[in-house]
Amino acid sequence: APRVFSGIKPSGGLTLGNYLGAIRRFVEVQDEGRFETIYCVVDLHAITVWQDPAELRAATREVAAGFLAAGIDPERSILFNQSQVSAHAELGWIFNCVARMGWMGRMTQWKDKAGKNAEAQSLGLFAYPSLMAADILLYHATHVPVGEDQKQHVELTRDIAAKFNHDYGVDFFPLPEPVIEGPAMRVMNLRDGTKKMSKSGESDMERINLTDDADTIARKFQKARTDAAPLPETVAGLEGRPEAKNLVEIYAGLAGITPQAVLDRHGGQGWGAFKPALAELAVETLSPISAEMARLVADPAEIDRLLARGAERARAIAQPILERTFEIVGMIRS
Ligand code: AQP
Repeated sequence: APRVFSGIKPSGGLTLGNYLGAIRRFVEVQDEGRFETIYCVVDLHAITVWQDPAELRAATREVAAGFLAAGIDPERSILFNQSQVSAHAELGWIFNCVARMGWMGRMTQWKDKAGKNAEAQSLGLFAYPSLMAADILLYHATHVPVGEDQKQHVELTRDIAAKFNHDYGVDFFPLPEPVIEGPAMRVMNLRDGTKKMSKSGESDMERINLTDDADTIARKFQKARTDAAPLPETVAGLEGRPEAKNLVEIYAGLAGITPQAVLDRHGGQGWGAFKPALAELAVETLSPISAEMARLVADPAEIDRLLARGAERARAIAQPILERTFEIVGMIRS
């Protein structure tokens, strides 16, 4: 079967953005059964910015628990943490020598994260997309389900694969496709509708965490920034109103309906009516997941055991592809 690879960084706890933009889709792809699915907690990516070691360990288990609680089945999918399969770092190095500095410099995520202070960033943060290319191509994955914000990195992966194949005169790495489907793929920050909701954003009030309890979720939506106008009757009326657009899209994503369908129901309402309805829907959708996550993280040894088993299965696919890559490049392996 063709393969799907995708990952999530344990750079903090999971957010509603990770859920609606990524994990929920990962589960659908697994359940469709058309692909062999490989899902990874990408701890090597997390340390491109500083991570406290104890927090990194906890976040790695929390992200793994989030995958499992949302419906990833560790028998049907391969679920592991990246650093346990050293081939990722090894192929990442080779790709650092294939990719060009200019390509990396053009990545919008790099520009957003580095801002005006590129000199002070880790070299790893700059090279991040090259390691991401290795994550995908190490399995010859052809489809990469990601949120809208990661599309550019998947396109860069294609460039790296194409340049490798061209430089070495081989047809070895496939050119993978980003798979972006469904509503509410880009969930924005609750305090600023022009920035995306991130695990590592400054204030906890700007995001919904999958582990937030019902009261916290209600409070965060209550305090979410909005303009004073009521909800419009059509999606065209959301233009130029990023916060309003975001809340409507979150509702649509959670309910599995279109933003227009949300407005058919709620158009004309004020925020005082809509926000509690949104909070109720979010709690209803997320509470079974957060309850299951809490149960899973209470037994870290069991999560670690599952990750180790997943890593073993991942290695069985990755190692021959890495060996062949070394051979193509001209490394002596005996
Ligand atoms: N706000 C979002 N809306 C939709 N999708 C999102 N994703 C992340 N944020 C949103 C999707 O989640 C997957 C995992 O992302 P990641 O953890 O590898 O990196 P990220 O995109 O940098 O995630 P964060 O939450 O913003 O982490 P930090 O703050 O550490 O950088 C990806 O498929 C992504 O599209």
